Amino acid sequence: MFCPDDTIVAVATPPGRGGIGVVRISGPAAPAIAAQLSGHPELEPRRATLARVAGAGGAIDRVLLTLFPAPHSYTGEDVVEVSAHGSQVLLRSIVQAAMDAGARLAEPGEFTLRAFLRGRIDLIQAEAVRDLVDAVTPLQARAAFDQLEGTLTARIGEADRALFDLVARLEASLDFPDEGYHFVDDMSAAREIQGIARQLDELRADALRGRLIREGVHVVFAGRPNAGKSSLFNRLAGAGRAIVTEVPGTTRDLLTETVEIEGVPVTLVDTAGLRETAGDAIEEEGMARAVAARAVAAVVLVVLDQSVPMCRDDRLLLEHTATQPRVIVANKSDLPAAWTPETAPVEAPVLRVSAATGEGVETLRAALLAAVAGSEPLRDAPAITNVRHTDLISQARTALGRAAAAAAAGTPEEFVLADLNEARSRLEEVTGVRTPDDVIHEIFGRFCIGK
Ligand SMILES: Nc1nc2c(ncn2[C@@H]2O[C@H](COP(=O)(O)OP(=O)(O)O)[C@@H](O)[C@H]2O)c(=O)[nH]1
Ligand SMILES: [Mg+2]
Repeated sequence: MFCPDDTIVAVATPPGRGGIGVVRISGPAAPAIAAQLSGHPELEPRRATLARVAGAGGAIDRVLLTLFPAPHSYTGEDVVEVSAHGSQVLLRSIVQAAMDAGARLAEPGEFTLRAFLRGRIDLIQAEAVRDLVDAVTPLQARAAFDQLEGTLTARIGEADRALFDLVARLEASLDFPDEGYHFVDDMSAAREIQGIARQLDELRADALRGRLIREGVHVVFAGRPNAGKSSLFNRLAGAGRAIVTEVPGTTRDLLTETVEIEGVPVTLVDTAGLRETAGDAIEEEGMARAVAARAVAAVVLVVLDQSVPMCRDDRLLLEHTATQPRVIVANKSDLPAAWTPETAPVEAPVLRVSAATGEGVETLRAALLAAVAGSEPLRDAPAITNVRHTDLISQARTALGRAAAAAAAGTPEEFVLADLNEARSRLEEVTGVRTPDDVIHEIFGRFCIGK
């Protein structure tokens, strides 16, 4: 991919009002543009300079200008940061003035793309920038920060270097076949490959937890009207968001709220009840969405009301969700039970909870998480969180499995080498050394403008 040589500009701070707002200009013309806007011919590197900026319509604002000369800047290019008062009108005027002076409006993620293209950061770190900006839980931020610091890069680099070393020795054996000298014998090659495969396995062991922390999970509430879904939703969400009513069938749309459970962002999805009503189109629409949401949910929370006998709808729901990860609760534990041993659900375990008193809600939180994450604790920030990385590492691991088997069977070096090189390509795709352009565009296209 080419390294562009024009100069870009964008607002780097979020839309809305703020004490300050920052406009970032990057590229070879950045110092000249800053000079033109401010009338300051020379900015001292990395020193904030108070200046008045003006555009076509006259003075805009009093700002602080800071020049970060190449290559010691975020993008690796000459960068000027303009800290202005945080009004969208002012910030847009400054961007416009910079464009009038020759800059181009940046594409989404283009500052970080340039940092990547100029070798300031690798692709893992670029993706970590986006995750860091998007983080909503402390654990997400920690995992992204570790990746920005290069922990994942280092672990992949370690495996890649070991592969490179082995490939070099195998190729040497190929180049001097007549000398009867092998730089590495079959069995020790197989052992080495297995050692590298184990390193990748260790990384992959974190992948499920990592994905949970980065992407979170959806928990979809299901149950007949009046079972207490909305009340439980509110309990778990910790705020009075969902509509709670005495009249059955009023939660007609999907209502979502994201909460954090042990570092994992959990999106709660409250749905309409499952009653097969005739005539009420809005409620039917709500129920259709409920069924659709249940089909894609990571976990279904089946809410039963133990203060009334089980009905046919309850049994159907238990049947329909039997193959999905689910948690079953018997709500309204504060009321007398209407279930008898014969009529109670046979599915175990059923957690006793009360949305009214809060009984069992802590146990429920833990059970929801266990239903997706298993029993593994989620305390530490996992090294790997991104599905793109996990997939590529798995592909590399598969190639290594083939290579180890081939080496152990005494297959000619060429075949072992083909698999080892395949593994290396996949690893280099993770870090961005050998990533197809369209994948790179895809990744940076998901950034916001100004990042
Ligand atoms: N006593 C008691 N009443 C509850 C409990 N959970 C919900 N309710 C009541 O049951 C009714 C229906 O609750 P709601 O959350 O709207 O049920 P939904 O239709 O499943 O969303 C409301 O009157 C709630 O106050 C509970 O744990 N104990
Ligand atoms: Mg409801």
